[in-house]
Amino acid sequence: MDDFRAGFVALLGPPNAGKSSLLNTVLGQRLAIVSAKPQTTRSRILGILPREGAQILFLDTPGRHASPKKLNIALNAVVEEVARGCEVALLLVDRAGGWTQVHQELAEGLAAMARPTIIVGTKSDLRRARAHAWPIDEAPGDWPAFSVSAKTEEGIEPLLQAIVEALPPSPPLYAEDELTDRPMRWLCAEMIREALFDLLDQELPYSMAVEVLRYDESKSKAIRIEANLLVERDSQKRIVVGKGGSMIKKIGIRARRSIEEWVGRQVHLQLFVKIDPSWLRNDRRIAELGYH
Ligand SMILES: Nc1nc2c(ncn2[C@@H]2O[C@H](COP(=O)(O)OP(=O)(O)OP(=O)(O)O)[C@@H](O)[C@H]2O)c(=O)[nH]1
Ligand SMILES: [Mg+2]
Repeated sequence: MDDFRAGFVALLGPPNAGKSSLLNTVLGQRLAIVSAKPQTTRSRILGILPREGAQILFLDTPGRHASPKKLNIALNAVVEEVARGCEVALLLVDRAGGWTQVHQELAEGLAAMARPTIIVGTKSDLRRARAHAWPIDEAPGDWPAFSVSAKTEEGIEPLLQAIVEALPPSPPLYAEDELTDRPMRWLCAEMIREALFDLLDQELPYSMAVEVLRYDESKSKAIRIEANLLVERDSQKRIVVGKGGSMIKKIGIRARRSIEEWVGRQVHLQLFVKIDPSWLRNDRRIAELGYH
């Protein structure tokens, strides 16, 4: 046990960099929700990866974003806290998009904290990625850089080896069979939120939250789940419900399938659309909904 290594590894980067996709790929399991829209992740998500002689504790974070909105301020605070608390930072750069102002700010913060940092170029499978120079010119040259694809798994294994080498000696910090510290209730809320991102247009998913009211596995047959979909206004409620309830039905089916795949059991899912005009402006409510 003497040479065992363990520690927290932060996944940092702007929205849509591929942080959650990378987390899911290294874990070999879907833990964090992913969408083509930026700013999908709203929480710190712990994903535990056991390795030979090591335990890597990945922390997925919301994409860092400059916006005066209360939710974004709360999300940037999560990014800051995770960057401060980690042993190793991964700074993700979408290779098709390149280095941005957000990368520069994060890199300066990490350098000031003297945090060991690895630059990770993501989405290497994309043709657009290969059109850009690698390694990235603007990235600090003294940090190691790895190019990966969460889709094809290219480059993942060398990256994991470099992470383990950068971790401090430590006994395992979590039980061997644990995957995350998030409760099942929260994972369900996230899978419902993923269905919202998949099925609703444009801006609507950003002003919505999911609140699981009931998670009951005491019945032998199906797990019963009830959840509120919070919207800000009546006009949004009408869109989420859809004509004759068609949209809410689609959302329910999509989310139920994801949850069933996760738990390996039949699920009975009931969704309600509720108008809560203040959730996006209320710090306590944002925290209560688990976005921290
Ligand atoms: N082709 C390709 N697409 C990828 C890869 N990794 C991520 N994507 C896509 O990029 C988009 C964003 O991925 P996410 O993993 O949600 O990105 P994120 O950094 O977690 O985004 P936020 O949570 O919004 O900050 C999704 O459409 C993914 O399918 C990859 O390796 N290859
Ligand atoms: Mg994400």
